[in-house]
Amino acid sequence: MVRQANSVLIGTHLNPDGDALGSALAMSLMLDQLEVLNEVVCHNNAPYNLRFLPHLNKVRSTTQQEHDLGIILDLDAMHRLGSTESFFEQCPHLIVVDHHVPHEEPGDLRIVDPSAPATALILFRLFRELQIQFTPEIATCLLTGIVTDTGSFKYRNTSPESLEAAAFLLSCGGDIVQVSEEVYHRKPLAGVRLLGKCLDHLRLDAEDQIAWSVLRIEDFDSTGAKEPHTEGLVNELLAIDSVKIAAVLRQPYADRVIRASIRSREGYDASAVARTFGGGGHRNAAGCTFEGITIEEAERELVSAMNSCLASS
Ligand SMILES: [Mn+2]
Repeated sequence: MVRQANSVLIGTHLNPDGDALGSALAMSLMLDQLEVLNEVVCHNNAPYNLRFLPHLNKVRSTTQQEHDLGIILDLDAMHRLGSTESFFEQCPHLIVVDHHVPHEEPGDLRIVDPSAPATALILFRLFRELQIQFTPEIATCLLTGIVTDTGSFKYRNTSPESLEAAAFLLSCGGDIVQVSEEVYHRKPLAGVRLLGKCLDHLRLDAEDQIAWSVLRIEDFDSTGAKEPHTEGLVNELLAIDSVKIAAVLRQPYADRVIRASIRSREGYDASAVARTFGGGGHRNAAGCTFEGITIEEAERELVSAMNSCLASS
């Protein structure tokens, strides 16, 4: 299917993370190797900490061309393509490679393994089967997906296979030091100032087992931070000893769209909280969006859902 395509459009979810962009770029570099014309589109620009990814300039927000094959990576529902959804609707064939628990099932060919810790690891398996040459660039892209989705091999989803894949990618010239350094140890000043606001606004409930923080437009304005700077903030709240479920609610712009990132410790289901509001994700890392209500209302509803989740665990 891939080798026969004249032109492939590669896509991933909005607010892309390391696995989304790492996988999309690895796929693009793989198609280059097979001499298959391809383009990569994404709704958003790359977040600050992923700007180091090789060939990131391949990622555009739009395309003028027609493609006979679409490949979408790391997402479980078409609407998560954001503004790029229509380009994929025009593709006569669609391949999905993903590791989320499916809720919609788009695509003619679905390579989906919810037990895989990262979409990048599924690609790694495919590329090996196809005998693709793992260049240092491809290796770094795939490593980025595996490292970020396993939290640097610290989350429960870290499998022997993911470590073996990482070892192999390292031997191919993948730069794990660069990945860790760029993703985790380099922060824009505005992001650190926003972390200050986030900790300032910390709230606790249920005997300190639930933690959350609310970031409003004025917090973004006064720090100069933007939506992508909220990445990872919720982990700082979950790191509190007593906390089982944590969330960061934010409204970066005046458009009434409120987003929540939710994280939970083992034994607690963050995705159940997100699903209450039409969101989703993984068991311990999920997110959802609120529209048409105030941030105070969203906060009340979210905290109540977190309390229910705690009580039912
Ligand atoms: Mn992923």
